[in-house]
Amino acid sequence: MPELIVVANRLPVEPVYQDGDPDQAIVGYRLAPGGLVSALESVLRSEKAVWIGAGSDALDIDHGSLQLEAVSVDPHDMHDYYEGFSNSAIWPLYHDAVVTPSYHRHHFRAYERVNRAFAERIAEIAEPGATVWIHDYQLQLVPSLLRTLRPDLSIGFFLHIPFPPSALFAQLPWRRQILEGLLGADLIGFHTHDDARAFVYSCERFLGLAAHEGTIRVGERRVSVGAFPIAIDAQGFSDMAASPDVLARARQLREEMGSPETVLLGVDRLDYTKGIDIRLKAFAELLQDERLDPATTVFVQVAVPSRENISQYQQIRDDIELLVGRFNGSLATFEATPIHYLRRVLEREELIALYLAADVMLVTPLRDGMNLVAKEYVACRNDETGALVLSEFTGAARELLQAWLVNPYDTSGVSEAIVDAVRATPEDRRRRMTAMRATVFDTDAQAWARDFLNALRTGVASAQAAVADDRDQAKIPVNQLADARHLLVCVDYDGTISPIVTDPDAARPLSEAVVALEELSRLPDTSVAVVSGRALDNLRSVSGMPPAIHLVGSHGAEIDTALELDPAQQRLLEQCTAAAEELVSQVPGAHIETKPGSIAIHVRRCEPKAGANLIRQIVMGPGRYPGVLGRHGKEVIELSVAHAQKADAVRALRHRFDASTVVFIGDDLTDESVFADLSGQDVGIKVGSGDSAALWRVDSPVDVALLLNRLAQERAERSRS
Ligand code: ADQ
Repeated sequence: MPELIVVANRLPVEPVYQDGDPDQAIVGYRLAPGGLVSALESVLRSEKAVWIGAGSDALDIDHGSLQLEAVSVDPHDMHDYYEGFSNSAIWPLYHDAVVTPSYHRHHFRAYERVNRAFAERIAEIAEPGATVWIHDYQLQLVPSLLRTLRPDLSIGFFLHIPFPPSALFAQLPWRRQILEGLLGADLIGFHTHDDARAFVYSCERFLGLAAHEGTIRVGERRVSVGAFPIAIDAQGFSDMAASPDVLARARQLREEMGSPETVLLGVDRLDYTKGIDIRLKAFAELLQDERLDPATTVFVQVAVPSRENISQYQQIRDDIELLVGRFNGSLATFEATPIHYLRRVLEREELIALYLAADVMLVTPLRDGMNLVAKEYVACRNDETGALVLSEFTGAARELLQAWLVNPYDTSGVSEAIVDAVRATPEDRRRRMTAMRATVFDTDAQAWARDFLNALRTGVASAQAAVADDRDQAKIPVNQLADARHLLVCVDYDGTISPIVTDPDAARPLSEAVVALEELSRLPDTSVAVVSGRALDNLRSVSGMPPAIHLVGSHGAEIDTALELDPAQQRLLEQCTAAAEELVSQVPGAHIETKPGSIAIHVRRCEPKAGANLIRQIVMGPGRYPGVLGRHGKEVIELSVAHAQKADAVRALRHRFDASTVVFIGDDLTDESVFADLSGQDVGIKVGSGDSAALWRVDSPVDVALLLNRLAQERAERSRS
């Protein structure tokens, strides 16, 4: 195995003080087990690695299979590179420019010099053919500088923060240099597909490069681009959260707070991107409006001081401390202080005890690459209690779909979500937490590191790294839909506006999607329908859609009213059901769903081989009865005696409303009949991966909700003007 070199701005060390007293002199350094070090643990067990970061020779330490190597940087350059270009230009720009980035030539020159020093140091020590994994926004020029010096190396780059949309990235005076710098890598990883796509677009737009299916052609080379969402050591957090000492400390913390009924918690670096001020304002508003009781509710905000030499960081610290003082000043009593503000680093045990003490976790960044705090909170809630309010502008919101997702720019929306989360029934909280825990435990930090390194070393981006093609979300012609004379909006249900869950009766639509559909239905010349394979009755009860939204069940056989079969169809359906019941009874996990004009045989809970075999037997058996139509879905086959297709229903609705334009969004095979039937100004949007006749694509139900929202807003604006 070729040697591994990890490169990051910082070395993973912490100072050792004389007599262990932080007020005494530093006598040496020891390895500090941060997230990246633990992610690399299993890799380090099987191979030797070198970690390169800025610092002095004093930091060169050998730690078992990990050797640390410091790159020495001139102190003046260090300031202009780190506080300057990295944190006053790139950091704000990449976080949606939530504060204005400042661009200075001398900062960029220092950034170049420091990146060059890194590249030279790597080139000096790397063995032939070594694998080099470069981390984060401070080192974006290193890949190409290093490639020039050492073309034999395999170079990977991972960006821990978002990549901005090309319209924003356009601001950067050195945008070409940054893109070209990154493209020196063989593999560039991001947290989300959106970030990866944004990068690909900028390469197309500013460098004129051609990209296809996650690779960018750069001369003779191909650079892979992919999404590798970072994970945490969920089991490690969970184990610590189960320890009696931590549990006791969590109880003690609540007592020390005066045993309030509800504890809300925020944990962040003190950064203007984290939206700490937003949640403080939302919380204070709820107390002022008496929707939460200051006598029984406590909000704890822990903030780690960060980048304190930069003026915007001093500013956000002052702003937050002013808000805390002001709100406590007006809301506190001698018995109760509603906001507890702790500006400090906490030991891991103490942090976990706080996670356990908190009923509701508030994670409200304006923008965040991933946000590990959200995942850590979920991993610690072993008893499946607790609630998470999560900004939709975090990478974590792409995975933790069952959180109370909020738009952090909308203070009243955040307040509403906090109240909902505080008042949610224990069953609702448990249902959401169970699903989120399954996601967080599905993978771990070590698998994340292994996946990235495997993709880099094999030259094949792993399955989850497949990225945008041309049919991207950003290019969906929302304008065209907003302008349509009469717009018909049709959405599938499961997997489109409602995330897929194991129990079909537990599938609920995302509230953002429902709100957007309802808004659309209220606009003039706009009709809205949910078109599902479910029986109409069942769709009505699980979706809880307001009456203005039309419901189409049984793949189009039931439009707003229940289907009635003629006697021959009724008999045929009974024969099919009897034959299918016989086959299903022999396969554990399989079950039959009966609908007015069909039966669906579900194999999602079967052992995969047995499930596939059962579907074959159904196709060869009752599926062949004359007059029966078999329809394949995801781990389900449906036998229908009423031969409607979703396309028929959409055609009928188009006719009924005299619609000029149809937008149809769906994720299932059965939606393909509609996509194939669209024409003219119509827009078909496929949710998720896989072949499709749809011209456009989004990743997940959250994207569908965001898109519907955008459409509702743009169409509302048009109808007002
Ligand atoms: P950060 O911006 O630092 O990370 P985040 O992902 O939330 O944000 O990680 C913060 C870490 O610091 C968490 O592990 C948390 O437990 C810890 N922490 C926070 N407050 C603490 C306190 N008071 N005491 C002790 N520990 C504390 C960047 C990107 C993120 C991305 C990560 C990883 O900005 O979007 O998720 O990198 O790629």
